Amino acid sequence: MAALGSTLASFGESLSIVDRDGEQSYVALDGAANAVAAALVDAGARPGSVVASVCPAGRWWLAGTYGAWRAGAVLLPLEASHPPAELRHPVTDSGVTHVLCTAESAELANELASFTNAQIVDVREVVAAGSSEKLLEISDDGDAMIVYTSGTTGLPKGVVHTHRSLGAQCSAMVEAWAWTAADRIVCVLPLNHVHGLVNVTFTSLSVGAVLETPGHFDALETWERLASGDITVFMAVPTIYSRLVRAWLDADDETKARWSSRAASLRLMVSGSAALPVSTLEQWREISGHVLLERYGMTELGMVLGNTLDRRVPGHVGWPFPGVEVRIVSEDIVNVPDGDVGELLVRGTQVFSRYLNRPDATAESFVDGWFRTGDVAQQTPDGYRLLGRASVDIIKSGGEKVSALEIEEVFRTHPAIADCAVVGLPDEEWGERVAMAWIADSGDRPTDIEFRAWGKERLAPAKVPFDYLCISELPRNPMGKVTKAAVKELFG
Ligand code: MLC
Ligand code: AMP
Repeated sequence: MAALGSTLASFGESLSIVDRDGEQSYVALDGAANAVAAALVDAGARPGSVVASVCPAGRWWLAGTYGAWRAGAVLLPLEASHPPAELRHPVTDSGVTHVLCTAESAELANELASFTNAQIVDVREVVAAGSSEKLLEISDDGDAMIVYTSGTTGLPKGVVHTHRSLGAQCSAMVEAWAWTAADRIVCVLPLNHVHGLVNVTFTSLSVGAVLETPGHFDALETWERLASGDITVFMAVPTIYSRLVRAWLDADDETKARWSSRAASLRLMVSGSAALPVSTLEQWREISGHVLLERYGMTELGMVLGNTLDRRVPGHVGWPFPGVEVRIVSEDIVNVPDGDVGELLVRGTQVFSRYLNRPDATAESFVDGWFRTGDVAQQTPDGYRLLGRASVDIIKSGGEKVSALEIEEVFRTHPAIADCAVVGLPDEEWGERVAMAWIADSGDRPTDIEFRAWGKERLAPAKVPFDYLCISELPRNPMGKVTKAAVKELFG
């Protein structure tokens, strides 16, 4: 398998990226990546160095990523809109040695670099300087990328993928969804999660397709791109489809007709990262003529189960991707009879190598070489179904996985709060919305707006509760443990 990015030059002058700066060819991207690699090596990067990126989506982000790999480094993609307090943990935990930025993200890069005394490389500047040198062969076994993911315990864990596991993820999607160089996709997802990173960005560029990178999601802009006649493939989380439905319903009749007829010409539309409500699937079918292809994946695994180009069953997540094996087991890790409900286990080349610096957590998450997803699933004649998470403390809001325990830890440091419990409430738009019941420490009663502002200085936006309920006591079981089901009921 060719390492990701090693084939860029083979696509020559064909178009690779469309971003705010215009269009760029594959050969130009290849040259830019070499320049970044040379600059990183000059700045002391060595095989295994961890290089964080806060570049904006587009050519600078891509040159930085492929350049880091060509220098033998490991990429840590960060979301520049998150507060530094949220980014401190990934930067310090992974021991970042270099931070890639452009002028617009230089201030944040400086702050992050100060956490570990890292060097800053301005991608735009080093590409303009254009130097290049003989670069390392990328080894399939080498670490390629660290993505931080929330879990049931403590701070987020760094999921380490090798070039081999990322390459296997891309190849499986190329095969399953028939990607070719004739495809063109628009990336409206953030570049700190596998969905935007692997499914959209690395996979499209691995086949020589065109990648459009607006760098954010905006419903009207996205509709215009879907209706442009240029785009062949689109991928998003259910919240984005529900926003696109809302934008369509709000549009005038002429616009509705134009959007619908043009969007029908895409060859594939995919939904994933959270359960797709059948109602959204049906609305989207009426609006666009597309039956969304729903698939199931995870940061640690890439894409695991998916409906297929030929068969899509609403409410189901399909069958294993090429090269992926799955089992459903009982609590004592014995295969359940076909059709029974149990925990989904996964094995295959796509699986991550380890949680960074967490041999305990890595060991606990595998049993006999199978990864324990913590997702409850069922095999049916119409494909697999996902029935939720084993842990009530993992919440999915707008496709973002967040840990109730991590949010509670942060809010317990708020001066007005004596104790709190965070839950996910069912929500039509977000899938689940984060809510917090809290006990006051004094007469002080911050408003919801004040709580949200305080939270946003410390946490990623998806982790900041929308609802705050002041109560006198948290419901507990006889062992003294907070009963989250009872907390949810308090919100009605
Ligand atoms: C933004 N907000 C959120 C939020 N995103 N709140 C809860 N959950 C989220 N996910 C907050 C904002 O701070 C804002 O607060 C308010 O909600 C409205 O913001 P917005 O501007 O309307 O939101 P927007 O920026 O448009 O973001 C919505 C979104 C985004 C759906 C586009 O959340 C998103 O890109 N989600 C995708 C995440 C993703 O890629 N997941 C894949 C994980 S990988 P206020 O107070 O200012 O109003 C994975 C594996 C797999 O799961 O299978 O793929
Ligand atoms: P993350 O850790 O952010 O990669 O999120 C992975 C989790 O998202 C999985 O473990 C599932 O709980 C959830 N998920 C992903 N895709 C789907 C889907 N199609 N249906 C239901 N849940 C999903």
